[in-house]
Amino acid sequence: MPESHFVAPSDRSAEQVSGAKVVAQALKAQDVRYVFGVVGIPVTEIALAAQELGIRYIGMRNEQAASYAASAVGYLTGRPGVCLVVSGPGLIHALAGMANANMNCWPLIVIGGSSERNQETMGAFQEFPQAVRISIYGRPGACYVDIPADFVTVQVNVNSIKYKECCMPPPVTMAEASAVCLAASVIRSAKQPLLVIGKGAAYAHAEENIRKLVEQCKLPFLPTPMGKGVVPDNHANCVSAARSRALQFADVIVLFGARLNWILHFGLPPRYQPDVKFIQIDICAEELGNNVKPAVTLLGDINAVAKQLLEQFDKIPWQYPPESKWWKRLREKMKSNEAASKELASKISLPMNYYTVFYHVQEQLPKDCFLVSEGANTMDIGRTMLQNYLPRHRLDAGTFGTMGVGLGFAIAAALVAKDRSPGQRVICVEGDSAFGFSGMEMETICRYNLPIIVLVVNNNGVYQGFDADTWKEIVKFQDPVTVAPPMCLLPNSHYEQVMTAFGGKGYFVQTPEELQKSLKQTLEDTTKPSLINIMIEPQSTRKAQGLAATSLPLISEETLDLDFQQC
Ligand SMILES: Cc1ncc(C[n+]2csc(CCOP(=O)(O)OP(=O)(O)O)c2C)c(N)n1
Ligand SMILES: [Mg+2]
Repeated sequence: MPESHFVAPSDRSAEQVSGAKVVAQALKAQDVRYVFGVVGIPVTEIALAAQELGIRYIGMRNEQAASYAASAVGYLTGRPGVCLVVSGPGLIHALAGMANANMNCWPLIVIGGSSERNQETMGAFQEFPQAVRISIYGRPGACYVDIPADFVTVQVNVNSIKYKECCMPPPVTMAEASAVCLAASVIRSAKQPLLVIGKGAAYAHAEENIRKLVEQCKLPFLPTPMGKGVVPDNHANCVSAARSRALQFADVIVLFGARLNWILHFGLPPRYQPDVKFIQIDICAEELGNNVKPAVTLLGDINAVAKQLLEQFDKIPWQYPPESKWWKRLREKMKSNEAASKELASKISLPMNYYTVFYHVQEQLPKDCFLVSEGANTMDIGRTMLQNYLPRHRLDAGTFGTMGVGLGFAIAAALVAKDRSPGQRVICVEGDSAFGFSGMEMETICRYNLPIIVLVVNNNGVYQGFDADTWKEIVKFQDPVTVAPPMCLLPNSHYEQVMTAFGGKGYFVQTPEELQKSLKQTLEDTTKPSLINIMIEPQSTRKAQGLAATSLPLISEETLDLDFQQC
């Protein structure tokens, strides 16, 4: 941003430039490539100026989805996406994306237009270059920049503006050498080791070094939801299908950019051994030692530290024995869990269940696609059935468990795919409730003709399939005829018509054959967005399908853990 933007009185003949153009140029100078937003006074001019400079402006239907999209661009590209909003309500809507980005540790810059300029806001405005740095250095996150309305229209002398140089990528930090040595010796002494790969590893592009470590040392690994694909899900050492057992009985766990938050059950018993040794690798010092006292802490860039560990095992080679009891126990569990979900998937009764739906989706899923997902059962069961083969190709409700992120994320992924590898598909798997949060973004998808495939897994409601027997003590159900149950949505809603309303393709499917056929057609047609509305059994649950009973609140930590009940 400019260091000075006032016209020097003596220099009135010099070429003038508007504040809006200065903002746009400053964004360009910071290598910002995408701006998502909803225009209004005073930010319309900024959007126009950005477009003029070749920055992609994507007009969304709600600032909330715009902020989700901008943060996903930040995660996918490593440069912050910008969300452009009007002040007041626009900014309030964007707060959802800012909170979500902070929880996910994804870079994001929100630019809001405010109404009046005064010294104070001018001070904040001068801090714009820092915003880029703060969003991507250390633990990434959201930043807000406030731009006064009269700044957008003011004419300033071109010569009085000095743009800041493009903020460099974050410096790569390495862990202390002695700590790396200690970590390697703790791993060597492990009887039941486990690597946990988080989305921090994905963001740090640590895929090559972590994969080498897995293969060279023959270690079992488990991805967190968005850590999926850093090492492919179909890798022989992936123990996702025995997730609970792996966490519960491991004696040494190496965390690569994965926090011990609710997703990993806080690292505490009974989900873990009380004396499990954690080796915690994280970019953020404040994260180290959260909830448990780690055996070793490695503060640094995940990729650089993975390389440091690898060097230790290059110096003195070591392999975890593939014939160990631990591997045998894990393999047995994986086999029985895989057989259980296969059986559910092969059920031919109608309406379909989640497993049958995801089985057929997985059959046709392009290996290189972006997978976006949200919902409760839809996301949780989908995650276990749908495979990721590439890093940074899964985007979901994330650390915050936010519903409504999916369509913004899908739009961001489609734009990045378009620029990087045209033809790459984006498949967005939505629960019917989750879809409703940002459903009007179908118009955005159609307006920009993004060939996204949206799958709405429709059970007529919010996480319908809980076990009524378990809940009857806690929940008093009213007569559904007179009082609509809070979790019910309108039955048999034709969500596909939201897509056809804007010129995309819509399908309403009720059988596996219809699902197979519509998927095939949508995958063949790379020119148009489409939505497949997949009707499933409203009471479809794990229990109804023969798995152990659960008593789950909506999107609980347990839902991440479909194999837990069988351990
Ligand atoms: C912003 C936000 N509001 C509400 C919730 C609570 N919640 C959790 S999952 C969910 C919807 C689940 O239903 P659906 O998307 O239809 O998936 P299903 O489990 O039915 O497959 C809701 C509303 C949330 N996580 N985030
Ligand atoms: Mg639902």
